[in-house]
Amino acid sequence: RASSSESRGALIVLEGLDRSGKTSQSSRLLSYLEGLGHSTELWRFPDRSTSVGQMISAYLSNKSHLDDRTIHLLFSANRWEKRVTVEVSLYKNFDYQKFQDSNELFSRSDGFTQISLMETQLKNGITLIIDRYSYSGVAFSSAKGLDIEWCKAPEVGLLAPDIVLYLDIPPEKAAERGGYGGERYEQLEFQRKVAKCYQAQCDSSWKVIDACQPIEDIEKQLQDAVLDHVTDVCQPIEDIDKQ
Ligand code: FDM
Repeated sequence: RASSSESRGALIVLEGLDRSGKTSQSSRLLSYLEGLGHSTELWRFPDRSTSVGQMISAYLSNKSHLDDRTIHLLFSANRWEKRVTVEVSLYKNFDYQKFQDSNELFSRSDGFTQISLMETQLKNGITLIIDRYSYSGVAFSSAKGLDIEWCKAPEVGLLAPDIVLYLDIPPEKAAERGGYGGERYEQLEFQRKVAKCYQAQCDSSWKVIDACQPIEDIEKQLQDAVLDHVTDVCQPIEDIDKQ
């Protein structure tokens, strides 16, 4: 991919077990970055608004039952459909001129134009905070016993985050927090396995934050962690690659 020396938005991912506080901390981080004047959007996976997302939602609420590999690939497809979209009209602030000559746009044989949606957002200077990403995909599916390399394969080629913020909480503590909502994976025994599968993916590039601290302390640590990553981001956007 052609790299640009122009500054771009940052790709910030929040990960952690169910009830680790990701969702409320993502919103707080959004307000903080907006307050600093950064154009920022909050996305989450699964994105239940798409047709793939609705299949995932039905599965999670036990309304449908799918094979482990099938649901794994649907979660991944749900990320791919935000990585690359084929409907120009879906993209509201699209600056066609700016991207016409770049490889973020592909003309297809069926006449539609394909856009690297996520990449375009970042190159338009929009920072994306993402509540769950590929690491959830790999952690939850490998916790069921699927081979971790098999789980990682469909994630290759999605955009790699600039920073992964992991909200670390013992599964027992998470279970105590106001109870789980009753979705398929919200069970202590399974969450223990998921925690191990997160650990298997965690490397030095992750920022691990103790999610048992008071909410404001976590919020402050997340702010400090992202600050360096959102100002003058010039490094090229990378893909997730095979490790
Ligand atoms: N989940 C989430 C997966 O199993 N794979 C994935 O790729 C993603 C993104 O879906 F239990 C699981 C994690 C969680 C459930 O997530 C729904 P939310 O954050 O509660 O919507």
